[in-house]
Amino acid sequence: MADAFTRDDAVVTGKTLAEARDELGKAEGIVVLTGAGVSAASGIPTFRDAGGLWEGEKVEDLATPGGFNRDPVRVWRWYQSRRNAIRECQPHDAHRAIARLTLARPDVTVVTQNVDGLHQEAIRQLAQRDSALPPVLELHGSILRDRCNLCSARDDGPSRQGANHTAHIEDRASLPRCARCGGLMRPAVVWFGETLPHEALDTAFERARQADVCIVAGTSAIVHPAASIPMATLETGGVIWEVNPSNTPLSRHAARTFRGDAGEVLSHLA
Ligand code: BJW
Ligand code: ZN
Repeated sequence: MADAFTRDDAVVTGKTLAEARDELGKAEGIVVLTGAGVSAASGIPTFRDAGGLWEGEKVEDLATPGGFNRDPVRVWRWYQSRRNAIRECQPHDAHRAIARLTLARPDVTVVTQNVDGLHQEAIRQLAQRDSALPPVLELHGSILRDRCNLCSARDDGPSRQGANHTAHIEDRASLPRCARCGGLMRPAVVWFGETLPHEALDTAFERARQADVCIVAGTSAIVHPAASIPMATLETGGVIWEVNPSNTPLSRHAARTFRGDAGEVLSHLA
């Protein structure tokens, strides 16, 4: 495995990685904030990279409440195909490295913008149990669950494999309906203009303020409020480390920038 990643113009050598690993060992409080790049190696496309989910699509048609209200069949079909693909995917090196870290240390908090459930799956696989596992703070919900568009009643489904609505969608009549109020069900994700789950968001900011290090991996860091979380670490005297092959708005604030694949870098660090 490669032991060098570019750090801006310089190179992060095995020595630098060893230093970073030592620093991480001494840190009190670590937040790992993840985005779509962390699941890329599992075969799940990112949003904004070339060939990403939004290439050739209008975001407002697919990922806003207005888009859903205008054409719920189109939105459902798009999410259904992503959901079915995600069900076939497995956690990768980055998920496993983060799972190792969070299972080994109670002061590690995993905060994800991803809706694919792969952090939880990696933790479950590594721990080899279902109960009392460290939580993952899901900021943008889950594509594996549904909720009612009107009354917000949830349909969690029995498991990752057997959850909720998977049937083929023909037309409006075949869309899933809420058992409580009859409203249309929708994927339990957070669209633009919608508020994030308060508890997860508040906890993420609180942990970020307490953390010595916030590792930001695989996110373009342009969607807020998620992208503001690492700044809370910075403002309270901690540091940001970035793991991303590309530059982001957070790069200039990062004390360490690992320009590489999240799986490779995090496997070295964890
Ligand atoms: C690799 C890699 C490898 C590749 N290894 N890396 C402040 C300023 C401006 C705007 C706002 C603001 N505050 C709020 C807003 C509005 C808006 C917003 O942020 N807009 C900006 C985009 C302009 N935010 C919201 O509306 C949020 N709600 C909110 O703020 O509520 C309060 C409010 C209500 C009403 C009015 C006003 C305020 C909600 C945001 C919800 C985002 N939802 C989505 C869709 C989820 C459902 C779904 O899956 O379909 O979440 S959008 C999409 O973007 C998804 C992602 O979680 C999110 C972030 O994307 P991510 O993960 O960063 O992916 P990419 O593709 O962008 O980047 C991938 C990265 O990986 C790249 O950098 C690659 O280089 C890297 N990479 N391979 C490591 N192998
Ligand atoms: Zn309902």
